[in-house]
Formats: sequence, structure tokens, C-alpha cells
Amino acid sequence: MRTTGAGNGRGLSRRGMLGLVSAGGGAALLSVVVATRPAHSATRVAAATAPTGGRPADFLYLSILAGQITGKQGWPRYVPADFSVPAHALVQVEIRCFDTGPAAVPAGYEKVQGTVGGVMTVLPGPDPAATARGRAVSALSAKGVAHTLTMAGLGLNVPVPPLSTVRFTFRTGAPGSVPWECMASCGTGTSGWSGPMAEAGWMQGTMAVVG
Ligand SMILES: [Cu+2]
Repeated sequence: MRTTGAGNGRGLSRRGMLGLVSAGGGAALLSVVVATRPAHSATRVAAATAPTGGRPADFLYLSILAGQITGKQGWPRYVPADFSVPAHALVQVEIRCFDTGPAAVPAGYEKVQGTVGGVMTVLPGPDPAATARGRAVSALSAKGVAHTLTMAGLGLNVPVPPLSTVRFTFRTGAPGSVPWECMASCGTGTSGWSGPMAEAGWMQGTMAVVG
């Protein structure tokens, strides 16, 4: 379970998670949010390509909303925080970060891990032009991370810069429930690990992998 305000201890346990060490007592369950665009508001991923008999499609759109939008200052939120993806599939993800400031991450979480090619594409701004192409990167600077999308169970870590759009592709596994969490200390309290970092539906959630 998550602890509240235990910045140091939590950071250490999370470092282990990134290394695919089973999270054990340090594991955190994540949660949900809502989107600013129609595609984002769907709990299930949008069907951007040929749908296959009602299966979840292979595109996932997430937004990171700042505190002034969620209505709770200092409480940024992933929207949605709970979502579904197909099992054993390549899923293309787009994260639009409307949050403006960076937050400290434990060493290593500024790196991209677990995506196809070990990279992500970063575009400036949370609402890029349709023709924008961005740049492929394998890591951000340690001070350039606003949030992360981290799934220890999949060895996935994607750092997201402030006011940006990030795109990447990853492969899902067997059906089941995969918790995710943000590893940037973007919450409240002196450590930044309280508030939205300690509450399901904000900076933690669950990805349902549907067979
Ligand atoms: Cu965060």
C-alpha cells in the first residue's frame, strides 16, 4: 500500500520496482482521471484503427491535468487513471501533459524503459499540431520530468516533460490487472509524495489487460 509523506522510504522502494523487483509491500495501486478531449474521456481506449469485434482498440489517450483544472491546487491528475487495453497487443499511447512544472524523480526514472525501441517521441506543448512530428528520445534530464507513467510489472517507465505531448508504443502481456503510478514527486507535502501521489485515481491507477 502507499504510504503518505514517506518520501525517502517510498523513493527507495520505487527504485526497486523499476528494476522489475516485485513491488511487494512497496507496491502501489493506481487510479483514474478524466480527459479534456472526447477521445481522452473514454475509459476504454479509442478505436482509431479497424475495431475488431468489440475488443479494446490499440490506441490509448491520457491527459495529465494540473491542479487548477482538477479544482485542487497541488493535485495534478491523470485522466483517465483506469483504462483497458488488449492483451498481447501493441498499444500506441499519447499523453498530453497540461501540468506546467517539473518534479523530482528517483534516479533512473528520467529514462524511457519498456517501450518499443526504448524511446518515446516528445512534442512541445499539450496540444500539438496534427502534422507535428516531435523528436525521439530515450531519456529526459533529471530536472525535466513533470510526471511519469510507470508500470513496474511490465518494466515500463515513461517520463513526461511539463507542457508536452509524449507518444510511445508498448506491448501488453497476458490478461490481468497492471497497476501504474507516477514516480515524480508531484504531490503535496514537503516531500511531494502526499495528496495525489497517495490516492488512487490521481497519480496511480490500474490498467486492465483484456484477453
Ligand atoms: Cu505525477
